[in-house]
Amino acid sequence: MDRTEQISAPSPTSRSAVSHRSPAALSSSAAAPGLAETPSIGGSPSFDSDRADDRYASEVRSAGHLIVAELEAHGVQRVYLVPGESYLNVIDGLHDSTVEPIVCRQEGGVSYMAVAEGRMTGVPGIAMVTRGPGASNVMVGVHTAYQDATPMVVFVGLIPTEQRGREAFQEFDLAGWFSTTTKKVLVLDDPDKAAEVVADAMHTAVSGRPGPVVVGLPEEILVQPTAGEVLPPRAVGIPEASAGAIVELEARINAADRPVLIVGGEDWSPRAAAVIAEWSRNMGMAVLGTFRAYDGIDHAGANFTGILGFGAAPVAKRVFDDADLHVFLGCVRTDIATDGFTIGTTQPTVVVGPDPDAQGHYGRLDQHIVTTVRALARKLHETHGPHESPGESTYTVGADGSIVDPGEGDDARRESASAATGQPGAARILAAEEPQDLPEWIREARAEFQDWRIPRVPADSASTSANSAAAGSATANSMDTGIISANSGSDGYVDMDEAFVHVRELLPGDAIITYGAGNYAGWATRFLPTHSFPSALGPRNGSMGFGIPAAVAAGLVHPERTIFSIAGDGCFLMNGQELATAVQYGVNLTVVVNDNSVYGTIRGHQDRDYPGRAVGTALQNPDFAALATAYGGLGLRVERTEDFRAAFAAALAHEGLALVHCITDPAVRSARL
Ligand SMILES: Cc1ncc(C[n+]2csc(CCOP(=O)(O)OP(=O)(O)O)c2C)c(N)n1
Ligand SMILES: [Mg+2]
Repeated sequence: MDRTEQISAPSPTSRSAVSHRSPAALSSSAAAPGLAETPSIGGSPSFDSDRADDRYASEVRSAGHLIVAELEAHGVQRVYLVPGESYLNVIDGLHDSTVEPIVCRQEGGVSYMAVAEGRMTGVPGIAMVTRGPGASNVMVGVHTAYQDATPMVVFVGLIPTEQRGREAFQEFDLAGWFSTTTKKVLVLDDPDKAAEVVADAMHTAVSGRPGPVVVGLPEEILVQPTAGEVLPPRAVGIPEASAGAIVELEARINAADRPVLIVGGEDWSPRAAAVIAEWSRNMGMAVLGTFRAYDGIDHAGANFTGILGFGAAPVAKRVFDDADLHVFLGCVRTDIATDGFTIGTTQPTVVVGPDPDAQGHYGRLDQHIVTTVRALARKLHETHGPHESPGESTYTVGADGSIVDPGEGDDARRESASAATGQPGAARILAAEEPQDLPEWIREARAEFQDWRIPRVPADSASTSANSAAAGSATANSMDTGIISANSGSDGYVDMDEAFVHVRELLPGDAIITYGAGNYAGWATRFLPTHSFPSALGPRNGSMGFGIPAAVAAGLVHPERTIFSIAGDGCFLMNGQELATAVQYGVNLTVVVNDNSVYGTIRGHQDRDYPGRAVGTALQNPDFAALATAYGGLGLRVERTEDFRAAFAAALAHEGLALVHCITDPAVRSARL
């Protein structure tokens, strides 16, 4: 399929905008309003106009060096890599480049860091890996980027072309491996096309539904000289909602008794979030976040009533299921949101998002507005004013293809995030905003949701006094299985519910929270509200091992913010080696390991489906605190709940890597209900 041509398919009732992109149309910002803007968010490429001529001047260099120069022109600030002899010339190009190489310890870590970078900045995260073995290891992040709709470009060194088909050393089938889980697979077979291939990959990764692109680099092509020029980045068409589409959308909302806005994706800025939040309140809508993509909108909003997916609050599921209109913004109706297609599957539905295919959407679709979150916010601002402008892209490409306007970039984001800084205790901000003229059903749902976000602490707890709305309920509901397990008699272990009372109090409100997959992540989702994008990084495809690499990338992209990673004992050891990367690059990072000595989530499934026959799920763990110390960080072991607060405070205060190793009860699957 020609991926530069995408035409939306309006539903019969839709008056949605038509997106038509072609290279010609994209070459001029005047060609069509709103099209000369990439959807990238965050990342503030430093484009120096004085250097522009040099940058685009033609000179003879190797194809490998031209690739690096082209990445510079796209505002790429860093690449994550494990080196290989197959793409040595590209690595050599990094020697004199503004692009910083982040040397990782395994390509799984490379790939997850690139996913996290792409998610935070909107500029595709760049991974560089070698042929067969490196390509195998990088796959986990490619799958994650594909399922999570995250922009990413993976460069893979290949064997010399003349050796193809002979089962040469580390030979593999690039397209065979990656074509079903990427937007595009490209191979650079001509040194003169080095810049073109990079520009194509970067454009494809961010256009429409974002995702991963893989670029194969045959070894001998990279060293060949080329007079190829650095090309300006391709602008990306941003489809605009028509005025009629907004009228239709608001008419649908006004006609509904219980309209619900479900938000997701990455295309958020503080101002867009503020506009959408205000609009949703004015329209009398409840707001829900989607699984691991809930940090677009401020949870302090009076109509924010929960997060869908594994571990969802009962009230969130009820709001979703009882709705008589679903408006999905930046996301679609998935199996995870619907509890496996069992709740909220039949409502009249509007989808608002950049993907004309609405890939992954289940069920009815009554209106489809093909636009981005921020473009919708701008449209609502125009329609309703007078609000503060939701802002332009941070990664704007001018008529000549240059990056011209940092706009609302990291500075604005930081400003917004730092509004919460210095107010320790993310939870305190939660109550900041009072409900205003909202329907009764939303106010009730909001109150129930806020109560659900308070950890239930045993009445006789020695470690906490406040914040325990309900004393030690004896049961806990597994966040993805519905399994019931005892959760009150955890003597001799750290009680994570109580631990999170302290995390809530001590963690700055602007922290970036990362995790991988496992029930342990539910404590963070439930108890840590977020206030400004990006604040939570987790794999929507449930891929273990994401949390530590994501934290490293978060610390590199946002060194001014506190980075907090919660890890299961299983999850941690999938890519925990990237703590070495964190230390090597001076990342400030606080890790809490919930060590229950079991792949607890799967053990929960076994207990339900094969009672009394647990097998293949027990773990004998290393001393994680000692491990952190060995990596050059601070490691603290905590065996009693009452010791957690001091350890966590010390970890937060520590410059660099700090890890709190919590010994927890293997029988506890999740927080108390
Ligand atoms: C890469 C990968 N491998 C396997 C799984 C299946 N899986 C899901 S959760 C889980 C256990 C996680 O264990 P841990 O990190 O200790 O967290 P806990 O469940 O104990 O809270 C496993 C093995 C997965 N989701 N991803
Ligand atoms: Mg575990």
